[in-house]
Amino acid sequence: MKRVITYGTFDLLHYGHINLLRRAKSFGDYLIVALSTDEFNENKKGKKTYFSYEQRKNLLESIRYVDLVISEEDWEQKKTDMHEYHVDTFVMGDDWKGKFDYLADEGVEVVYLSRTPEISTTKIKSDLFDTNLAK
Ligand code: C2G
Repeated sequence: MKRVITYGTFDLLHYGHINLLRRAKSFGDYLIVALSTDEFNENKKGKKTYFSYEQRKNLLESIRYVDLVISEEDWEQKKTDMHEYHVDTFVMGDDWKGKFDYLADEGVEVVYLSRTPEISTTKIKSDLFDTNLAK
């Protein structure tokens, strides 16, 4: 069984996230998503999410491509995660290109996939804000 892992916040889940998860799953048979906790988002990523960790976890667990959701609590856990979860392939969007190449030293294939260009959680929030202003 080939095991794939990816990491992220996945707030206001949208089709860009789904495109990433679908392609990530195609690299193996089992996809693990390491989901950023509320504390990690606020304290280390500078993100205030609309949905809580539990709500975001619930959404991810309902996606056919996702087999397991674990928590991402800090930047440093990736190396141990590769061994703890017997990962074969690490996948991230290419906005992270090059940032996680060091994981290859753990015997893991590192893959960066193209982002879906026109959509982002930030864009959703600003578009909704502008729409409300227009009313
Ligand atoms: N993504 C994408 N296309 C978009 C938006 C996001 O392919 N239009 C991808 C990102 O590249 C990432 C994943 O979807 O691989 C999750 O995106 P975010 O929730 O924004 O993740 P991020 O905040 O970048 O967290 O340790 C790694 C970090 O936790 C990654």
